[in-house]
Amino acid sequence: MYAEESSGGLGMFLVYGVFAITLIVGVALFVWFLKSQKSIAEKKKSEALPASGQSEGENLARRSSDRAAGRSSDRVAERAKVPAAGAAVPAAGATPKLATEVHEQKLPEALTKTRASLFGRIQSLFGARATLSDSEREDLEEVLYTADLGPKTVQDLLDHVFATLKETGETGFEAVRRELHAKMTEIFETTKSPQNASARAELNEGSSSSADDGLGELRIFAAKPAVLMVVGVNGAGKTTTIGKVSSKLAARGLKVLVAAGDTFRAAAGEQLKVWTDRAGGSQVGDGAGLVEIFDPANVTEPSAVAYQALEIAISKKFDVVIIDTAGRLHTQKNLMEELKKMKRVLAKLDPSAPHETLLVLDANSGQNALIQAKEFHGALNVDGVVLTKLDGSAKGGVAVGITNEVGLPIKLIGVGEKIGDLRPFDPRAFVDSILK
Ligand SMILES: Nc1nc2c(ncn2[C@@H]2O[C@H](COP(=O)(O)OP(=O)(O)O)[C@@H](O)[C@H]2O)c(=O)[nH]1
Ligand SMILES: [Mg+2]
Repeated sequence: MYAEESSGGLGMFLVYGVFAITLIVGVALFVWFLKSQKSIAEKKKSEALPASGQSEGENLARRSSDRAAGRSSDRVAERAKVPAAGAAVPAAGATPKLATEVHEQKLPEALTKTRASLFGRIQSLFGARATLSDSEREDLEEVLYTADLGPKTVQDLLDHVFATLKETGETGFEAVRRELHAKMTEIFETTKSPQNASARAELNEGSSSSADDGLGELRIFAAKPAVLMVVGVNGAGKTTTIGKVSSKLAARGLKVLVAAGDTFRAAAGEQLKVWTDRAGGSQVGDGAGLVEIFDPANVTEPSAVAYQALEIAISKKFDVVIIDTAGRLHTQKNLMEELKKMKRVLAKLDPSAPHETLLVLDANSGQNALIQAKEFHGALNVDGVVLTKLDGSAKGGVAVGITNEVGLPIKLIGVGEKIGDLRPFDPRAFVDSILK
């Protein structure tokens, strides 16, 4: 009886035990299932919106691992997948940062320091005085000489100002300001490119947009494919500018192939990829980008990259090929020779290519920008200048020198690191911003 009772109790105990274990395992499985569903949903969401809440560094890492897995080596790259328009630009090799700022710099804001170095200093030279003594005239010369305009341009400006003031009998600050303004505007107006409206219309033939995105100044709309070659020293902002231009072209609905011709710089292709992804991603629609990158792993010669890119662009009917180039070789002479060779091989495929050669200059480099303009223009006969980093630079006055001394039009200006921070150059607005 006792034995019967105890075996009955054991039986009940076993039944309850098994029931309890089943319950615990069941609950655990259910919780695990819920968690895994949530993480799948989150993964999908983050793939669709990598720019929000995910750093470009993580994007880069993800793309690198994609590449390591062999998904994107040696290719006319896959369509841009990562929409991140408005994000900050990573420096080559640096950890890219994510822009939180939506607000875009206005020109007067970007030129605050240049304005202080010109207008501000001239103003304080006059102070409360109505007129300048001879020695103070020398001070005015000094202000201009140290504002990175270049010696020839300073002389041209002063000749004009003093000659006019002599004629009108004026001596005050306002007259000096007005005549500097007039002469600078004249310098820009006489070097404006294209020279006239009909030439501009011709260059824009085939352009599907009348929006003033600044690209109207470039000779890249009449030819299909048109070749845009971008040159300049390391760090000037070539790759960044290419990203910005690509994005504007994509916004016009044009198909762009970017050739990673800076084969000497480690990570140049990777940096370009980040940019072209952004540019393509800024093209809304079905998510497929209009910007592709040609970055062959097995081609190390810049000219060969350029040549092959143009071949592909012709056969695949791209609208524009943009060629990124090296900014530094063992010697400056080597670099110029390499770039000249690039032009020659492009002309083998299309005698009219490159249709536009843009020189990218960093406004912060001041007088060096003038020297670079002379060197590059002398060797390559460039069509115009993109003056970058005007935001925060005190040396924006160099724009006047480049135009006056080298005869090159400033076609576009960079006023920040975001993809939208490339503007048409408006001489009047520029002069207003630094002298008012
Ligand atoms: N503030 C500012 N930075 C710029 C501008 N353009 C380029 N940069 C920065 O300049 C650095 C060099 O640019 P990059 O395009 O790599 O120069 P590259 O060597 O000529 O290709 C990067 O850190 C860019 O973010 C600009 O207009 N404004
Ligand atoms: Mg570069």
